[in-house]
Amino acid sequence: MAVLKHYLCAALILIQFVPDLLAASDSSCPALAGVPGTPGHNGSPGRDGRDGRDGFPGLKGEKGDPGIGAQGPPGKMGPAGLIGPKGEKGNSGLPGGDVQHTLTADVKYLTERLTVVEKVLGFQTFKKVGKKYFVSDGLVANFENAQIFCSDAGAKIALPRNEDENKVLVSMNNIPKSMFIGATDKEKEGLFVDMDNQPLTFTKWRTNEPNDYKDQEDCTVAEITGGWNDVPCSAKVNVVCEL
Ligand SMILES: [Ca+2]
Ligand SMILES: [Ca+2]
Repeated sequence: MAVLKHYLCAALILIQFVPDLLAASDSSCPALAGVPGTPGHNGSPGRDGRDGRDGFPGLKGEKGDPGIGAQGPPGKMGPAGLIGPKGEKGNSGLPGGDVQHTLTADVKYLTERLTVVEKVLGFQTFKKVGKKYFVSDGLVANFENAQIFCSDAGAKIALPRNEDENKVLVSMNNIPKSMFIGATDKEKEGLFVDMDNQPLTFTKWRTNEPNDYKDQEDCTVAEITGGWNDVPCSAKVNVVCEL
């Protein structure tokens, strides 16, 4: 190692001091190292290097997130399909408003008629004319009691509204031979009205009646002949009601 160092030293001295060696060849090595020189200036920049070759391709990147696009417009309507087979017959529909109303009215009418018939059956005698029933229990009374009797039975004093009803009514005559009808002129003399204070729509006055005999005749009876006569309300005659 020491030998190598010796040779290296000799080489350095030879490089640095060639001129001196040439002039003083008698110098012997080893000699003392010389004083270091001043640092040299920076050299000029080197030339650009050549372009490198393409490297190996990098690894495949990760899959990106799903994109968010706006919804597109609807597509065109498709062509019409084939006509299907005829359907089965439907069930019967429920009653319409008019039918329902009619049924309700019919039930109401029948209920009312049944109520009337039940009342009729409560009397000893009755006769039917049209939709009206004349009923009687053979009572003989004045007009006030006649009103009370018929009212308690849910009826009114008989009042024929046409010729047929008048005939049927008088056919129920008994002794005495006349019966009250629901017509008076108590409110206004000479103006006979029914029990609802309405003008009479049918009358069958006998000749010269009503005469308001002795200014005391404000009630009316139907006699066996069918003619009407005004009589005192206190008179006691047959009582016939109507339903
Ligand atoms: Ca009178
Ligand atoms: Ca009279």
